[in-house]
Amino acid sequence: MIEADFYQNFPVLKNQYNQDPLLSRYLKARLPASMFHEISPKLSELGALAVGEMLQWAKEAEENPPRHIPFDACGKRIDHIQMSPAWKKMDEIAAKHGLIATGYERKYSEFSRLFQMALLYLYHPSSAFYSCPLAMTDGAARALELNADEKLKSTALKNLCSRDPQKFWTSGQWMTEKSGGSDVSGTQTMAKKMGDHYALTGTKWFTSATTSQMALTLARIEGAESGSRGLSLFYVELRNQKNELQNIRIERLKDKLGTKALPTAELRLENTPAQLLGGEGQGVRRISAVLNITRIYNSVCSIAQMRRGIELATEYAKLRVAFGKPLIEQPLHVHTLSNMQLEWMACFHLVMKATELLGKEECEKASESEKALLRILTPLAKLTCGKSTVTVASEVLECFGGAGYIEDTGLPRLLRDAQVLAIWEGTTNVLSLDMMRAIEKDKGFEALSEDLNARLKKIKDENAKSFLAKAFQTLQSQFSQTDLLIANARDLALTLTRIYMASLLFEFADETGNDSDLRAAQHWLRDRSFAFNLKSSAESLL
Ligand code: MFK
Repeated sequence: MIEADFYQNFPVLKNQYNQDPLLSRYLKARLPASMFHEISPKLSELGALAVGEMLQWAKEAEENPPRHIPFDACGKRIDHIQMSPAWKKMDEIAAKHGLIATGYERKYSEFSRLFQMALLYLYHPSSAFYSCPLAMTDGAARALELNADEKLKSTALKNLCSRDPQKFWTSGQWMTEKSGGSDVSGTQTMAKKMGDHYALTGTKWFTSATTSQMALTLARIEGAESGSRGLSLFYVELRNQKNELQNIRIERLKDKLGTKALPTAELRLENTPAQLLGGEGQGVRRISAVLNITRIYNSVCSIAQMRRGIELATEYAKLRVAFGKPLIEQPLHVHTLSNMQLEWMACFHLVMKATELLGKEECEKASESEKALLRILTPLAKLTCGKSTVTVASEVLECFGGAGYIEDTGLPRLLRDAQVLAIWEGTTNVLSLDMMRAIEKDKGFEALSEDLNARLKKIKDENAKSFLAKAFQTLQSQFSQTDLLIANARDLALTLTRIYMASLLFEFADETGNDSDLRAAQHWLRDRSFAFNLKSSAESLL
């Protein structure tokens, strides 16, 4: 064969639900049988769409990024953000498939969140990050559900949860200012009382989804104390009846490493009308409810993105022949693939556990201990999955060799987009400190310890049981060395999560009785050397 005759075939993705090696088995194990049978066709429908039209629309949205048009032909300031029609399609699909509604209709009581997050998991990798506005929309819906008056609930909340694309609203979440993204205490936006509403003035430095109909934001009411305790939460409607921005100027769109289809902007508010939500000075506490939801979204999107990359790499390994054999028949390559697969599986179980708890909490079926467990698992899931997605994405590109580095394969986007998952909604360090907050204020460690120990007791594999119990004991002693805690918080968070993930993998293997699930759990234990991690993290501080 002459060289010009050879063209490498690339993988063709198949139905993302039907082909998923874990999702349907997990849902079958966790959901009531009647619910599982009812929702499976819906998941399958979205699984097909995700590899059909959605893939094409995602490509179009990426290739036609948002454009800021500050003025009209006559020089009037209009600040229009021009979006591709493909981006609007993502909005339509989200509404029709109930990406938000499913979580709030609560048709399946505490299991509704699992169903909703399964939808998100299928939707995200083909959505060009429309999942970002959806995350903020869901967070805003929760904040309105908890804090809004009946009027706002019957308008804004209703729209956020609508299945009708004509009525469906998305929400922004504007926290970050020039003075700080992680540390919001320096927020400079001021809120002036104007009769029954407030007028906000200030600059918001990172606002994703500028095309949303509403936003939640932080501001300091005139005369309020400095620092984060002087901040309040506000509801803003972006446009008036004539569809003009209400005293909001779009300064510019951000030029980002990835998430190119997403309209992330710098905004100037000049007496923008706003409504106070949840009481004066309660802003950070109230917006934490939003953050906890968006952090779970981030975790779900992380596992979804890992899964997409691993599927591409695995399918490619079946097609690509090197040194006389397909890559899938070469042990070192297979080991690399299975390591990624394992990381994804462990993250999957962690995220689904947090999702289950979220569903229970919202339906008032969670015990105090389960609420505290959710509180600590939320930052742990976000920080662990965000980091793992970056590692996995990099490995996926490497599995394609040079092709992974070439733009028109679409693969580099996986790596660029993965990086944001470790940054927004709290970096790894900020979330490690949030874990500490959950331990100090909300009994997070006790709850996790209780849950872990109860699970370990039931694990059938005796070696695993005793190894994990010992690893957890060692870790527990490190948590009591308060002088080392803060500097060591990231290592402790990652190690704690890895031990917890191991317990979930063994639990699932016992439940399914499936040999490959047990081998995966044992592989995880062999490859992730918890005790060594603990020792090295302690030594690094000496
Ligand atoms: C693919 C989909 C992904 C989703 C995409 C969404 C894109 C959106 C883009 C963005 O908006 S990125 C912006 C993200 N910004 C952050 O994630 C902020 C990171 N910073 C933090 O998380 C800080 O920890 C925080 C601002 C929340 C708090 O810092 P402070 O100012 O030091 O507050 P403090 O005193 O620790 O906490 C104030 C109160 O809130 C306390 O309660 P009390 O008033 O009762 O004492 C805390 O316990 C409570 N609190 C803080 N974090 C909490 C929380 N409560 C529950 N859960 C939490 N996570």
